[in-house]
Amino acid sequence: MLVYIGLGSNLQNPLQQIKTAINDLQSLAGVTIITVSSLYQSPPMGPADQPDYINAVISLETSLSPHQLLDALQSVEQLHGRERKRHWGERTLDLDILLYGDQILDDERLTIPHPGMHERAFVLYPLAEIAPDIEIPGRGALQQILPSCPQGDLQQVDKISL
Ligand code: ROI
Repeated sequence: MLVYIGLGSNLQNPLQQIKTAINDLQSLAGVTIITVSSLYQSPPMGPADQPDYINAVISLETSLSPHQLLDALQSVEQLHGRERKRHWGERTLDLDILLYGDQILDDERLTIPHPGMHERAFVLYPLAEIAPDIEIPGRGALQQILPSCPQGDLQQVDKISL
């Protein structure tokens, strides 16, 4: 299945967190990274008294089910010393399943497509860079959604290669 993952960090050298997270994901059994967006910097959505975030979106091919993939992503977050300090607060690494093929899923652990993605510039613009023609199941074409989500202070900071 082709899957899109959102990565975010605003603690402990966020650029490095995102780059090493991509390597960690590539090492997971049953996961092959396909495409990596540029890295982007943006002010926090939520409480403003926290550092700016670095975000990226990647696509990967996986044989894992959505819940197996979620377990694997959470193991990588733990590797990066993730601790949840407060709701919508700072984090060393956040890995979100944005899209899992064209599947729609909603249970107590997982909502796919990611419920906030269609209104987050730091998700939509990196996604548009690597998948300009994609559809968000239940929401429509990415190109139709982008104009209603201003880019704001989102800045491209770094290109990385695999
Ligand atoms: N804000 C930005 N800019 N980027 C994020 O990845 C991010 N992640 C979050 C909250 C706290 C909602 N704010 C964010 O989880």
